[in-house]
Amino acid sequence: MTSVSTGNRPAITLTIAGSEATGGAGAQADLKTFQELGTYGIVALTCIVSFNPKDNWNHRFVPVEPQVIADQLEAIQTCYAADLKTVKLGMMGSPATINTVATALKSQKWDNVLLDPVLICKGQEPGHALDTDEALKANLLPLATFVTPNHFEAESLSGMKINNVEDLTEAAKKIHAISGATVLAKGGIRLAGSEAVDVYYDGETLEILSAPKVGEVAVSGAGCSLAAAITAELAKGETPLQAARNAKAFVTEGIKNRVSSAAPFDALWQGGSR
Ligand code: PXL
Repeated sequence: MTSVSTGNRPAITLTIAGSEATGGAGAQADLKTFQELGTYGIVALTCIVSFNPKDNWNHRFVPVEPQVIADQLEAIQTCYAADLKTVKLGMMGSPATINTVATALKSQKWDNVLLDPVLICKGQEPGHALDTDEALKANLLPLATFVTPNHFEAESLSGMKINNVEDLTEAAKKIHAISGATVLAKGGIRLAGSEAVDVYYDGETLEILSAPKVGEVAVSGAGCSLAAAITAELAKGETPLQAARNAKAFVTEGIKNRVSSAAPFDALWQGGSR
């Protein structure tokens, strides 16, 4: 087939993320979300995570060599120099990866840098994870235009305990103050009550996004898919607030239509809102 240029060129969305082999989370969730929402998905892989069924489904974690990450980003940024304006940052896994990614990000201008601050991955040494957290805060948070911390990550980034939606709101404001980014702080199933509540704050607008909880158990890929959906919506030109609202609706449908497996957790289905 000859290559043709169609009139409806999709928005380009890049995720810099890890592989989660079973397809529930990470780069796989991001790409499926991009496709579902009509953007052209690209991935630069940072690490490979394989759950270990023989060890309580803990994470086995293998980083991709920094040079190989740099090579992927060089290829991507050269190919799509003209219209690569939106990037999502998922699991980094090590300070070396964070430094490599930060250097590549700084080599061009972006409209949207969406940081999903994946802080702790089971299977990593706590000391290692602490280094990674510090590097993430120092080197990637300042580059972010939008950040999507979950309950645990919001506590870490804000330095405060979060027990209710008032706390979550205060944390969102603090994270905005230190980063300048638009914040969607996710209460998810962690806060009491029948609603899954997230707090949106962009420095001016504060909105509580709420949807009835779908069960009380976390679903794999919910955080990744939410962040990827915001990324896709921003790339298509939505405002940050509308992108967050659309993404929340997308993820709620994906959780309702989740996929079970032999693992002790279900995975979100990005096709759930079809
Ligand atoms: O959900 C966070 C996450 C992100 N990225 C990768 C993961 C996970 C959790 O398993 O494996 C690669």
